[in-house]
Amino acid sequence: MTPPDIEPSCRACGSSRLRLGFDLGLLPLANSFLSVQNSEVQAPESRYPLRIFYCDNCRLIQLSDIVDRREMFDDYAFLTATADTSLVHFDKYADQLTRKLALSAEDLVVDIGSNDGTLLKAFKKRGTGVLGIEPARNIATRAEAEGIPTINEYFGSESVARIGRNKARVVTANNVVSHVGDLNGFVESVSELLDAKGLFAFEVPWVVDVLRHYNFDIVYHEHLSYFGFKPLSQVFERYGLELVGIEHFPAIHGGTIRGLAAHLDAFPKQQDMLDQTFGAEEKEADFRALERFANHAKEFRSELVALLRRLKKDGKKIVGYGAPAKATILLNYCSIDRSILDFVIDTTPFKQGKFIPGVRIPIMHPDEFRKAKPDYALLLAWNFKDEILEKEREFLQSGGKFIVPFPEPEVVG
Ligand code: DWN
Repeated sequence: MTPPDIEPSCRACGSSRLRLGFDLGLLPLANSFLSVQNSEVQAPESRYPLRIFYCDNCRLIQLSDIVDRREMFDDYAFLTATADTSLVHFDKYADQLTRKLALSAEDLVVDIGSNDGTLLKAFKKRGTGVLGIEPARNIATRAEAEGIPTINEYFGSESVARIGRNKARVVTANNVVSHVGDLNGFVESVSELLDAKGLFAFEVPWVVDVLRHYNFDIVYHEHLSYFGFKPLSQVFERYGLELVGIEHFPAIHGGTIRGLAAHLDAFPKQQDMLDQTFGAEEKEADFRALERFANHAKEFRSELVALLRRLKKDGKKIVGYGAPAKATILLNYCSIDRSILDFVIDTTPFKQGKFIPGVRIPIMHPDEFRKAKPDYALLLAWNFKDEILEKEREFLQSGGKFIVPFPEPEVVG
């Protein structure tokens, strides 16, 4: 944890003008699922302050209480390929960039935070050279075994020294930049790794979507920054890069923007799109928006818990659908435990047989969902709503119902 005597400063611009916007309290690490023996031990798992700050200088919304990254990422539970939606998304991503840059076997694509290699497999299939950089040993090993060369380390200047300056025609980093503590050091290393005519493509949840849809459950200790593209563009400029384009994916992780950055003047800029994005941030991602977000989370908590308690009082059986990292935040912030959810199911092998930290709800194989025949399923993996409702059509047709939490708790079915 950040030593208490160090004055917090903005991760992007270094300013000390940080204002507290939302304090979620002491919460466990979102992906630190408990194994059976831990869950039986009554000693409480580690909890850390979860507080969001607003930088009055560059407007970056960010955490200031930093948990040691080794505790969160050295051994990781999340796998990209556990949702068909993600497989389709990343295949299109690789196709788009391969065509845009006419990539060939001579080109190298480096994916930072490559996880199970889902994106790199899609590039490799199209004939490009690929290299993953993944700090979680358990996941790097898995990607290597599936034919994706992967360096097991946190990306930084040593990675650039190992790979070579300006060697990457494409550098990607998806749902990674938000997780980076030393944001300036990270961008500097990307700039050094990127070829003069190369593209840095990265995806992050867009702060305007997070605030618009009140998705407070994606606020957790891994996510240090909640990006607006204006403050991020200012970091790029410090290291000779510039934003040249953006693409908005409203249905991915509740609202994602893919940014494209390059060395100065290497590519034409989509100035209109950039101006529109900056304008929306100006209007919808200021300190007042953050305060509204915080107040809404408290109202949401009362509304969801009242609905669930009413259903339990009526004798209904309720389970959770999906054990995403965000479920840890939603369930702990709302104090939803096994008195309400009998269990949750998840398709990720690493997670099955474990327990959600804090509330200690067991995570079961999806087969248990059909066996249990619940009346309701709380859709914790709400960002895959379409895929899941389609997959569970039979459950719905037989009278089962989903509770979709965002933007407001809604019963579907
Ligand atoms: O930024 C991050 C995002 C991209 O991924 C990381 N910090 C951690 C992780 O967050 P998450 O765990 O909230 O991601 P997902 O992709 O929303 O997790 C969905 C979970 O739901 C997975 O554990 C798989 C599971 N799932 C399922 O059980 N049945 C998913 C689908 C589609 C299903 O049908």
